[in-house]
Amino acid sequence: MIIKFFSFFFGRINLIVRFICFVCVMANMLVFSVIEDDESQSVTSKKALITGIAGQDAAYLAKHLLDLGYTVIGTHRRTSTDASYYFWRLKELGCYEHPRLSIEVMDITDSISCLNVIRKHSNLNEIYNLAAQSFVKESFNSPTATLDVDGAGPCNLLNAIFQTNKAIRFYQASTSELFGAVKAIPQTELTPFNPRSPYSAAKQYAHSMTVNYRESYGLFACCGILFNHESPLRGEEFVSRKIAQAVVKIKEGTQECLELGNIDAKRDWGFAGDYVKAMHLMLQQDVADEYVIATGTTNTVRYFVEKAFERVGIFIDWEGSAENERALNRDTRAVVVKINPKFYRPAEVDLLIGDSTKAKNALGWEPEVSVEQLINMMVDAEIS
Ligand code: NAP
Ligand code: G4F
Repeated sequence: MIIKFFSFFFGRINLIVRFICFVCVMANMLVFSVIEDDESQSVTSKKALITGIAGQDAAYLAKHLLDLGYTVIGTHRRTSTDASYYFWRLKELGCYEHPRLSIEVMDITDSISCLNVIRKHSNLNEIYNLAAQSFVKESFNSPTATLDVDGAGPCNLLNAIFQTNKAIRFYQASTSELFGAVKAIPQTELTPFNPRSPYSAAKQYAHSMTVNYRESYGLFACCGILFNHESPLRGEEFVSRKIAQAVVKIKEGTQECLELGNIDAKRDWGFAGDYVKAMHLMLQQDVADEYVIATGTTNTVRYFVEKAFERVGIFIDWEGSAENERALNRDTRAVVVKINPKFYRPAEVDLLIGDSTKAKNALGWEPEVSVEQLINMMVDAEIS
C-alpha cells in the first residue's frame, strides 16, 4: 500500500512541480499587473484644462498630454465657425475624437465663464492658459481687446483657481516679445522686459499677475517665456507659414510673388511640438518658476525666405534696398519677393535670441528640431 502510494506520488511529481510553477507564474503576473495599474493610474488620473484649444500650441499640447495618459478638457470661446473646420488642428494630429478629450466653451475674458468651468472641474490638476490674441501686428489695431484677452484673461483664470481649488497648477503663456527692444543678448530669465507692442504690454501684465498670485497666495503658477515656435499648424498670418505657403504656390505656378514687411527682423524660431513638452515639464517641478524656452539660434526673415525657396528648388538673388528691395528667381529672373510697407509695424522687435540654459538644467529640456529642419517641415507640409 505504502509502496503503491509512493510510486503514484513520485510518478506524478513532474505534474505537481509544473502545477506549482504555473501557480507561481500566475501570482507573479497578478502582482505586476497591480503595480502597472497603480503606475498608469497615477498618470491617467491626471486631468488638465487647456484654454485656446483651437490654436497651434493647444493642439500639440493636447496630443502630448493625451499620449501621457491625461484626461484633457479643451476650452474655446464661442464661435459660429463650423466645428469641423474650427478644430482642424486637433483633427490633423488625430486627437479630436480622442475618448479622453472633451471640449467646452469658456471665454477667458469673462470671469463668470472661467469660474463656472473651473468650479465644474474642481478636481483638475493643471491648467495651461494658451488662449490669446496672439498676432502682434493686430494688437496695434485693437490694443484694448488684446488687453482683455491677453492681460485680464489670465487674471480671471488665476482668480478662479484661487476661489475654487488652490492646488491646481497653472501655466501662463508668456513670450519673448516681452524683451522687446532687448536689453541683453541673448535673453535669459533675468533680462529686463521692454515691451514694444500692445500685445507684449498685455502679456507683461499677465506675467506679473501670475508671479503675484504665486507670491501672494501660494499658487503653483509658472510662466514659460517662449520664443517663436512654428509648425505646419501655424496660423496663416504669421511670417513662417505665410512664407511656406507662398513658396509652394510660386513653385506650382498658382502665385506670382510673396509680399513681406521687415525682412531683416531676427527671430529665434523653434518647433511647437518641442516647446509644448517644456510647458508640461514646468508644471511637474517641486517649485513654480519662470523659464526661457528657445533654440539659442537667431536668423533673419530673409534667411527663412531663402531656405524655404531652396526647399522647392528655387534659388533667389536679392537686389535693391529698403522698400525697393526684391528677390528674383535666379533662373527665370521673375520677381518672387517684394517689400510691401503695409506689413511694417509701428514698432518692431529687431532681434530675439534666447538662452534656455535654465530649462536645460532644471527641466532637462532641449529643442530637437533646428530652424532648417523646421523650414523643410513647413514647406513640405504645404505641398499637396
Ligand atoms: P494661436 O494659434 O493664435 O491660438 C490662440 C487661441 O486662443 C486661438 O485658438 C484663439 O481662438 C484663442 N482665443 C483668443 N481669444 C480668446 C478668448 N477670449 N477666450 C478663449 N480663447 C481665445 O496661438 P499659439 O501660437 O498656439 O500660442 C499659444 C499661446 O502662446 C498664446 O497665448 C501666445 O500668445 C503664446 N505664445 C506663442 C508663441 C509662438 O511663437 N507661437 C510664442 C510665445 C508665446 P480663435 O481660434 O477662436 O481665434
Ligand atoms: O511671424 P510674426 O508675425 O511673429 P512675431 O511678431 O515675432 O510674434 C510671434 O512670436 C511671439 C514670440 O516672440 C509670440 F509671442 C507671438 O504671439 C507670435 O507668435 O513676425 C515675425 C517677424 C516680425 O519681425 C515681423 O515684422 O517677421 C516680420 N515680418 C516681415 N514680414 C512679417 C512679415 N510678419 C508677418 N506676420 N507678416 C509679414 O508679411
